[in-house]
Amino acid sequence: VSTYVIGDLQGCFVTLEKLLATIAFQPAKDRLWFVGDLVNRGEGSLECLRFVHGLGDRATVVLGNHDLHLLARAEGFAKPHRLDTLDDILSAPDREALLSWLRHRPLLHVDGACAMVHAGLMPQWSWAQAQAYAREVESALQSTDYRLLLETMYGNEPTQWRDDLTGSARRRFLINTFTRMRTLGAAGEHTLKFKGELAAMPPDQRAWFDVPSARRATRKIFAGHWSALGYYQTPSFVGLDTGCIWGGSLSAFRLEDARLFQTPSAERSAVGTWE
Ligand SMILES: [Mn+2]
Repeated sequence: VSTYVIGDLQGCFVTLEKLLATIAFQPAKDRLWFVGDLVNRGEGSLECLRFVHGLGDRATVVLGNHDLHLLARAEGFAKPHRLDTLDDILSAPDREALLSWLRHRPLLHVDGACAMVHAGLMPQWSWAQAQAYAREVESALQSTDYRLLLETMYGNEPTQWRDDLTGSARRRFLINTFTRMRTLGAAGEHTLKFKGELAAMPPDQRAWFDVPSARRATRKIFAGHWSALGYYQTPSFVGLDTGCIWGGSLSAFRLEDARLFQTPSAERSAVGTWE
């Protein structure tokens, strides 16, 4: 049995099939973890969603910002972005089954010495706090009031974490942390603008995973979301978004022996810059 952590799909189903052939994926035995952003920008978003849904308990998924955007689009809360490729899903006969399944995925997955999140975790959070905060958002997303969460999740404020944040401001900060964060400012605040390569990072910002954290020594965190970072590894962090939809590659990291597999993108690249 092997477990592969796979980077951001964003609808790159052709490349996913090639990657699964490369790793000789055995559906009856192997497990696949996905770092989120299964959909959007690529032409195979519906195929990706159906495939991962169809894996049942052999797949572990954490939600990304594009997955949440799909849920918000389905409720009419988000305007279509000019690069969105979600119409196939929104008009699919099985859309309700797919969207309900997606809405019940977690924001953070913890398993032994490994954890997976789409974007990141605040450095000052303990593991217990990170897990409790993820559960808060997951509970809201899985409740009958989930539309309120989707309606109020957009925005970059507040930028500073405080445990006494409440309501939609609290949920928005948590969602921005788990699904959008890349860098933190000098006071530990969310920045949410910079998407570039590390070498181009403004001098007053730091990659969230480079900010010292008491959590670091205890678990390795797998994440996606930062395609300009490319494959990136530290003793406590593995970044797996290698920009498949932007003409990069799709990456899979095998947990059992820490081996990396990469398949060059076989997609028609999305128009735009790496994000
Ligand atoms: Mn993302």
